[in-house]
Amino acid sequence: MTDELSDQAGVLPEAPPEASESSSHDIPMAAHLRDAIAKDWDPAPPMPHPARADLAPFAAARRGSLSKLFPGQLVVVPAGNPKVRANDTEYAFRAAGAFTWLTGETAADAVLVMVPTGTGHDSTLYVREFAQPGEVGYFTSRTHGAVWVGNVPSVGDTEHVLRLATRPLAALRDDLAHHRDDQSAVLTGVDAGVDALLPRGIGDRLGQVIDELRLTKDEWELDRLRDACAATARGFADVAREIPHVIDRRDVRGERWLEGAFWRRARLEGNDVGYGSIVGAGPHATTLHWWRNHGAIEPGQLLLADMGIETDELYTADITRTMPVSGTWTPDQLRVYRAVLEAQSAGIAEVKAGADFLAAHRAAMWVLADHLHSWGILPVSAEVSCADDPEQPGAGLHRRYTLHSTSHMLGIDVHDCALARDETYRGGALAAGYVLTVEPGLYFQVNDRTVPAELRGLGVRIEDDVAVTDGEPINLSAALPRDPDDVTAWMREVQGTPAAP
Ligand SMILES: [Mn+2]
Repeated sequence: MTDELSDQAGVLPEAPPEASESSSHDIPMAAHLRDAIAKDWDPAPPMPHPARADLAPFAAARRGSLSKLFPGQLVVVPAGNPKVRANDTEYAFRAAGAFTWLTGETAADAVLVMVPTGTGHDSTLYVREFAQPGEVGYFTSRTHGAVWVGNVPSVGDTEHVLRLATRPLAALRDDLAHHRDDQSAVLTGVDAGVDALLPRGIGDRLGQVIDELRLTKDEWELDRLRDACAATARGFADVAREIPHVIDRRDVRGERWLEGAFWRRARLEGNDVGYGSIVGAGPHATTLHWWRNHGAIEPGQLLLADMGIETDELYTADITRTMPVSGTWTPDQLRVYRAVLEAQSAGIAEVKAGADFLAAHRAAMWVLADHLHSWGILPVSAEVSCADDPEQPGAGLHRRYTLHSTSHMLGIDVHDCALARDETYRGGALAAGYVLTVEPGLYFQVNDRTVPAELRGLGVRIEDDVAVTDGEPINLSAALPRDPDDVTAWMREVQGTPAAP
């Protein structure tokens, strides 16, 4: 997924009201019925906690690194609340990345509280319990009744699996009342209820500090990103396998069929897609964020697919491949593809500890500008520097055909670490453990009069997920081929094997 870094300072929305416990179409229940139905239940079947058993020491170390930066201060990081989609229906919940990074928990409404001690902090996780047998809500609450929506992991099981002291969410208000006047750091804007409990919480710096700590991935996180890339590669194979079923079918939305094939893999192997899939055939590939995906697939077109699977632990891949839907490249397609591939390889070569974050971008842009000039599209060579940015090749005019930046951080969030300061991110240097995308692209719009007719409507992006080391960069998404001959050979191979879970 492409990212404009200038937009990185997002504003977190206010938490909206929860969906109501009952709905207008529910049939009212008389008191004597409630009393009768409330009786004679055994305990509800337990729901095992979904976290991996090997997570706990890594999450503890992350809390430890945060603890050192807020000595003597209460630290509060909420997961956030479900968002209402309409009336009593909600969007699928996804916890705030900072919260999951510190706890490994992914449940809605949960809150991490770190109470200062003499030497550090004592951490407690608060989790919502659902209504159990013996309570009317067990069978009447469509949001928190275990009969309606299934059980949630118990407080005890959560504490055992996460190895983190855990208490019922119902205790949070009283527990925080003791700290109402303490100096506190609250990740604000995530859970309005928590914000109200600690009106003096200082929010801005905590989000920035956590996102700067998140720049460096630990071993466990690198393994989750490897998992995400491996699952995503299988999802790309599912998509390539389905192309013959929709090619030359102008009566169906072939892009949607392919999007659905990927989503099935995402739900099978992970939590969801990490961001809305971009599946653009033909001229749709020139729209950077083509999310409509409602086009048909016509023979001879290029297909640009920018897709990532998010694991159950919420780490996502972000991979783009461009492939010829008919299985062979035209000379013009190949010319553009090879230029982008050369730019990407030049960019990846710059990914190493100590290098500027923007080094990969500069290397990739120089290659693109050089090709654009050689094709007669850019009026000046890549050597001519830009007046307002000496580092920009081709006087900056190449941006008309590429528009987006080349890299962004990747982790729990597809555009990870968005609250990190410029001097630690875009204007900073890479360090071992950082993971970023390298994703140059060329996009020739159908209505661009500066582009030769034979290239109009061609869009190519190639995106990989690269881990920084003190030596050579590690391409976590290398399982998906990039060489143009390897891409078509891979398409033939996967189209010769049936889909399988
Ligand atoms: Mn991306």
